[in-house]
Amino acid sequence: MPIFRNAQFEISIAKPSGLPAPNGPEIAFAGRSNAGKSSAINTLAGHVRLAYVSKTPGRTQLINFFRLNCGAVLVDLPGYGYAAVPEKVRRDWGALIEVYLKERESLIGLVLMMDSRHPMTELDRQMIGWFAPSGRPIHVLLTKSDKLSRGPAKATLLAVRKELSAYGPQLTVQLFSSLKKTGVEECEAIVTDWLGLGEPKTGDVVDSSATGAAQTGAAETKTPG
Ligand SMILES: Nc1nc2c(ncn2[C@@H]2O[C@H](COP(=O)(O)OP(=O)(O)O)[C@@H](O)[C@H]2O)c(=O)[nH]1
Ligand SMILES: [Mg+2]
Repeated sequence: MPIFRNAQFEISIAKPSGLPAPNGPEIAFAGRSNAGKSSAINTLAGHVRLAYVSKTPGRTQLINFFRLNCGAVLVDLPGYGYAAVPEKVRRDWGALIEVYLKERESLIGLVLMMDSRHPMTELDRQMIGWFAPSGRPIHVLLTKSDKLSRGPAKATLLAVRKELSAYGPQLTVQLFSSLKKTGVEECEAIVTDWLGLGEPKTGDVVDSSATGAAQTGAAETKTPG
């Protein structure tokens, strides 16, 4: 079953003090307001209205937790960079997200949504700066790629890939469109790999003890039946 299918809402929190006790590996989704984050989550989950798709960006300042079928947790971080958000809300957002990204030990990877027409803004770089030093992976989705034709889309992909490579090999990037449903499998494969749930490729030499160790945790959190 694809990794994000049948995600179930668990809890929303507004303050670092409200963070639930870690219970399973977490994958965070972040991005500027209007980057297409809610649409991407809904597309990946195969759900029309799991995450709210907004016409008034910047309203949600909550962290939403969704339980995945494999036992891992999808963490939907509040969108950032919306100009009309009051200064106090912006500061609270910064404090909440910085604490979460820097200190959450159960957070194993970050999926960062950027509008493919204007990627790598100042705030996107700030997010990367808060999380990349942990050495844990960041996967960038260049969203709304249907709005670019093939040449410019490819050029954007290469330019962002080059810029990300400065942070280390754990930063990856792809094109994504919720409208056309393109890029879904590529994203699923990356996150499945982060969770140690990937199928070994044919031809790989499999060390069964290592594979078993990598799959414990995420795979065993789910109660059968
Ligand atoms: N053309 C196109 N528009 C999209 C796509 N994804 C999102 N949008 C539009 O972009 C706007 C913001 O999307 P939303 O998912 O709410 O962004 P969020 O603020 O990051 O959660 C909405 O008007 C969406 O319909 C996409 O893949 N292609
Ligand atoms: Mg949204």
